[in-house]
Amino acid sequence: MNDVVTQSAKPAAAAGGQPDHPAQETDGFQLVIDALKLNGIDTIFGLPGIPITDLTRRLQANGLRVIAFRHEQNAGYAASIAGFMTGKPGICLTVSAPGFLNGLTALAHATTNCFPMILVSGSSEREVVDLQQGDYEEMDQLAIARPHAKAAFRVLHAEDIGVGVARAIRAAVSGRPGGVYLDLPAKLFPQSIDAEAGKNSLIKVVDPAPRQIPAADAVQRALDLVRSAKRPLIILGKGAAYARADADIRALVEKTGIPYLSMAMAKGLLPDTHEQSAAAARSYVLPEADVVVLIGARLNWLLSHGKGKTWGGASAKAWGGQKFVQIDISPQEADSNVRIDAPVVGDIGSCVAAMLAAMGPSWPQPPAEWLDAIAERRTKNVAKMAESLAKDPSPMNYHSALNVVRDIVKANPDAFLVNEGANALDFTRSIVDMYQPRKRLDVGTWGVMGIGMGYAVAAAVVGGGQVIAVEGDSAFGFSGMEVETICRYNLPVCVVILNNNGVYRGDEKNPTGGADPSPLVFVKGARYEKLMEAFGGVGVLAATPAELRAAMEEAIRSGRPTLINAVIDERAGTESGRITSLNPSAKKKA
Ligand code: FYN
Ligand code: ADP
Repeated sequence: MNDVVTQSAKPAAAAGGQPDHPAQETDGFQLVIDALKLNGIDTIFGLPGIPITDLTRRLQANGLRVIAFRHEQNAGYAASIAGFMTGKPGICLTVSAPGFLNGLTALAHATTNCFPMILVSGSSEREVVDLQQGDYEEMDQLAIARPHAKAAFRVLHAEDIGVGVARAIRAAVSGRPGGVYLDLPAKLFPQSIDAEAGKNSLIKVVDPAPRQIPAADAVQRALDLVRSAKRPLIILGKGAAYARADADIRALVEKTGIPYLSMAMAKGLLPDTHEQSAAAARSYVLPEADVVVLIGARLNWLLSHGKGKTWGGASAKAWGGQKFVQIDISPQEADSNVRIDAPVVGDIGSCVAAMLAAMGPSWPQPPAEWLDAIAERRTKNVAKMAESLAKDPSPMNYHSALNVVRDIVKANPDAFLVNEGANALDFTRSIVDMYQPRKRLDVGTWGVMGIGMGYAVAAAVVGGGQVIAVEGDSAFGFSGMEVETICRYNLPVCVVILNNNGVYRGDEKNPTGGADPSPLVFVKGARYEKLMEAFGGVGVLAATPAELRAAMEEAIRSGRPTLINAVIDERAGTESGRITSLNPSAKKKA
């Protein structure tokens, strides 16, 4: 790109009087860096290239951590989960056009999951793009980003960088968090302006995510409905985890004595072993509850849209006749699927605090009949699970392998657990208990395959702790090259691949008998652990629970990048795990 200083960007002094001294100048590169630092951004996830290579160098030279990936999608996933973990927008920096598009999936993922993230991409010049004159990597990125972002901005002049960054930060974290796109054309970076003017153009965002206080009458309406319930249920969603109101949420659950379900990324807000957890009675409590309190959870597909059949299979009853309380920062979320009888609009921290204050010193506990019925089903399911976990088949199956992971996570509750796959996801969710909030980082609302290694890097870099990434062998394939990134930064990541030789299973055959394998299988006995060894990490092939346990314990002791290839029976697993019913063929049979 040519370094052209546009008229409007000339130093202010040069436009009028003679400067008393040669005007100190700054440029677009430096203003982007200063604007990010001024707002507490200290880590960038990205991948260098035209026109942002020099920006990556200068970001690092200015003291920011620049975590360079092998594919922008993984950098974007890292930025998205960094936003969820910290409440500050995760920053993903990409080159133009293809790099931008690679990051766009992650931006859409962030928006869908309400994670605060900013995708910053270099771009081609407006005048060339708008005339479609065929620039290098020409693309109207802003237009393409808009439908997938909570907000999208472009900055053309250096003196506007401060506003652009401030608007992107506020848009990402205020209200319902989400993904924001910030478009920085190549010509912006070399623009120079008077340093003092540049400094004065920067904005330190004040109160970027202001509290949103619920109306007192809305709080009272909700409490009246809960008090009237004979079979109340609380559902905690990832919004409740994101809100960082952990003590008050636990106090609300324990003060009311109401059984609760944690959605996947809300696990650990209260320990999964908590006596009020109804996780092991999920298909019973959902249709049987008469009042359901949603806290940072949407009645989307994961909750059967609050109506019809739940996920417990043919025997499960359908939702019907429940009344709903919904605590959410988004007023439009109410009634999205079914009527919400008592919406409480505000940030969860303020809403829960207001409810606790309005409840007074004591609160009537749910009827024993309800609690006993849940306990009965919980006991039955726990016993059924225990029976499966106690078996020690060879080769291992999901239960015998995850029984080890369950123990390791219990012994290391501070560790982050990244999880993706189909069977690898669903079995890990129900077998591996979580004990602390914001430690389980998984596929989220969209069920995205490919979040694994990006999440693992972010959890290690931003969370600053041990990471255990439990991966399906198919899921790992989407981001596996980032094993090199994990080694390059020497991150304490222990990847456990549950390897059953296929997308869902490894025993599917090509029905024609032809030479091509089934599209659903992989190389049998693939040695994924060699990939980690290739970059200096530790690779282990684990064929038994004892070998898996030893390898995981050593990985955590050493803190070294480790990949454990856990050999799972290729006949284990079902198509799409617990959501096999979403497959059209399954629907046809049903
Ligand atoms: C749960 N369960 C347990 C326990 N925890 N039994 C014993 N002990 C424990 N600790 C029981 C629970 O009561 C259910 O049995 C069953 O295990 C499953 O519970 P789970 O996993 O909590 O919930 P369920 O029914 O699967 O929830 C539906 C769902 C979930 C859609 C929310 O499947 C989900 O989040 N899926 C994500 C799928 C996805 O995104 N995949 C990625 C792409 S897939 P019953 O109560 O008897 O039913 C690529 O192909
Ligand atoms: P889950 O998949 O765990 O059920 P969802 O992503 O479906 O969670 O829902 C999260 C909900 O939480 C969204 O509706 C979002 O508006 C809401 N939310 C996110 N952060 C906050 C917050 N700080 N306060 C209140 N609601 C929030």
